[in-house]
Amino acid sequence: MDQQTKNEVFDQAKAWILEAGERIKANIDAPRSIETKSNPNDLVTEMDQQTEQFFAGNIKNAYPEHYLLGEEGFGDELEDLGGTVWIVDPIDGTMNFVHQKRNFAISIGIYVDGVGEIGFIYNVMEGTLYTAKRGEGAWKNDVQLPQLSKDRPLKQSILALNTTWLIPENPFIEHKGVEELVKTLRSTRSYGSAALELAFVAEGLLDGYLTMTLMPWDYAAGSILVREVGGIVTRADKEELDLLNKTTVLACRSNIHEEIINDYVHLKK
Ligand code: 2AM
Ligand code: CA
Ligand code: CA
Ligand code: CA
Repeated sequence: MDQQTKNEVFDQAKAWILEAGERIKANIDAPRSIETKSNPNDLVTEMDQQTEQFFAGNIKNAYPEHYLLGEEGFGDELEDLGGTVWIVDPIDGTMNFVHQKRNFAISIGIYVDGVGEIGFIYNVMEGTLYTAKRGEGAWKNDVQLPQLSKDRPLKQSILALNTTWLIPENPFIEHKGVEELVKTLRSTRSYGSAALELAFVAEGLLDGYLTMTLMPWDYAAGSILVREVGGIVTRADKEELDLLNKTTVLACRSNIHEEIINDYVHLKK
């Protein structure tokens, strides 16, 4: 993608995100039909579906040669990431959307042949738009985000963790290591939106985010943002992320990445 196309696609995607955000905001107090997906706590609403359809229609219209990978199934069935792929989560943090009416985001990562070129995370109710272009830095509204600290030690770090897999019987990670990690850290947080948690890492509000079960649309944009400010984003076993399947993710400041993985993250087989 040449620079001019990249800028045009960026401007178009930004306009669509702001428009989609306005629709969600305008309907935030409307009666909601809530369905469940894989389990009784896995929620989806008509706003999730309508928002993804809004992007699907617009992308097909303006860029018929681009692909869409979206959570709610209005995109393409992809077997690889060749070409230009919009990876869209129309509402990240649906449970927050339903229960709290805040703390959710629209997340869009635009990838060219598997490389993240453009990222957007829109904290809809707060009106905060995080953006990034690969090699050009990351922004919060019109303020550029500074590079992350490479000095602050783990014991002064705040890590976002999902409490569900902190219970000893969780199928993903050995409990003993997590317990030691939590004791070592300054503190933990859980916001319930992977996209926002990654945006907060990029902003330096969190020192890292460790999670066991993310889908590509949860981190497609956030990983671009975090890398643009010098953070590291990998699977929790240090391997490269797999953008087509469910995966573990560790996104954090560069000087604590190895330490967290080597000393504390013991994944169950
Ligand atoms: P969602 O709201 O778009 O479903 C909550 O801790 C975070 O995990 C949210 O970003 C949420 O995204 C995501 N999430 C919820 N259920 C998930 C699932 N079954 N697989 C992957 N990610 C999930
Ligand atoms: Ca969901
Ligand atoms: Ca999500
Ligand atoms: Ca979602």
